[in-house]
Amino acid sequence: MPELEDPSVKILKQLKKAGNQYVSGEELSNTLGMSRTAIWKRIDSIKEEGFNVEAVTNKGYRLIKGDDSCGIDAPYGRLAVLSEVTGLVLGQNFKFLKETDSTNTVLKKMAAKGAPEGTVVLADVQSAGRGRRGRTWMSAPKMGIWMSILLRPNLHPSSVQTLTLAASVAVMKALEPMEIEGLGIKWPNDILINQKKVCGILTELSAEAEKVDWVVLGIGLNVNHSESDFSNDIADIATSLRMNVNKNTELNRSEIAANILNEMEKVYQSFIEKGSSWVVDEWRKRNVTLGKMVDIISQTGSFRAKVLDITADGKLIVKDADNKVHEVLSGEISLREAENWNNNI
Ligand code: BTX
Repeated sequence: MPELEDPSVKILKQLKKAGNQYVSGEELSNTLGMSRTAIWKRIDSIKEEGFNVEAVTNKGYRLIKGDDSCGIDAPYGRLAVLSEVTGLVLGQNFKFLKETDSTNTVLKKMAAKGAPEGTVVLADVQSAGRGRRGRTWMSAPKMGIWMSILLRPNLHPSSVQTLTLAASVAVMKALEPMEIEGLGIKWPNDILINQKKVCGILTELSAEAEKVDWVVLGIGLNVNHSESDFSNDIADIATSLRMNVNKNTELNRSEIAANILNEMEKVYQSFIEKGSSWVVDEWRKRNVTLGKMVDIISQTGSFRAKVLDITADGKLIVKDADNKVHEVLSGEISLREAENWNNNI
């Protein structure tokens, strides 16, 4: 049975919707088409997953909220995320791991064995979180969202770049309600807050010559770190959501993870229906790259250039110091500080 059809998820959604009110066993039993004993057993398993559900004779069940802003007093996990998921594809098949090496590595193995589109792997801690080009992604426990999403798009491999742009657009859409100043996308898909990295996305794929088999989008989002939680080597370049919102309490990672899945499902759908140019337009609205001076870093060296635009399939169009225009498909860019800008370029 797909996870979203899981009766525990349905019960939890109904209890959350009722807020402080009790929901009777009869009402749950009617809406879910299950016996009251079956409901009672499910409530027990929901409690085992860390939710505080009160049962009162003649009234029913009620979810007790914690004192903190985390909302419900539950762990970060499968039910906590799935009870906030509204889409029909992403999260249908959901694996929560307390600890793993890398969610991308786990999901790639599942993909190779035929896991369905929309499968999600989420971990509380990664012992070998991976960035691009063999780099390390610091993934401490209780701090962030370390999550991978499996897609099986009917796309030519050359369109995968647009999918990675789409992922950054989806994360931005999920974060925008937090009204964080200085939030934007650095090409292709790093999310920065005032030039510091809050989110990185690692895209891995398997494809034949003409068609993608699967794509794994690995999203690493720093949520609850304070400055001292980052190791010395990244303390100057990394930031978290919590460091940028006016809140002393922890942010609810389950809700944010679910919002990313909900937004990603909508963005993915729009990409399929409307094409690359829609994604690139959405990306453009949120980028902090166009018009900037950058260093383009490739395996063969680096050069300074001004970013002119982005193509409909996600390549960066830049102009170098000799006024030569280049299209950059992949690679690294480093944004230059404003004082280094050379207006002649
Ligand atoms: P990237 O190669 O652009 O970034 C990696 C670089 O970013 C590192 O070399 C380091 O300088 C810096 N860095 C490391 N950890 C962090 C952090 N927590 N916050 C900010 N900066 C950091 C970006 O790679 C892609 C990262 C994807 C991570 C996800 S997590 C879920 C999935 N599983 C997995 O193993 N990777 C992805």
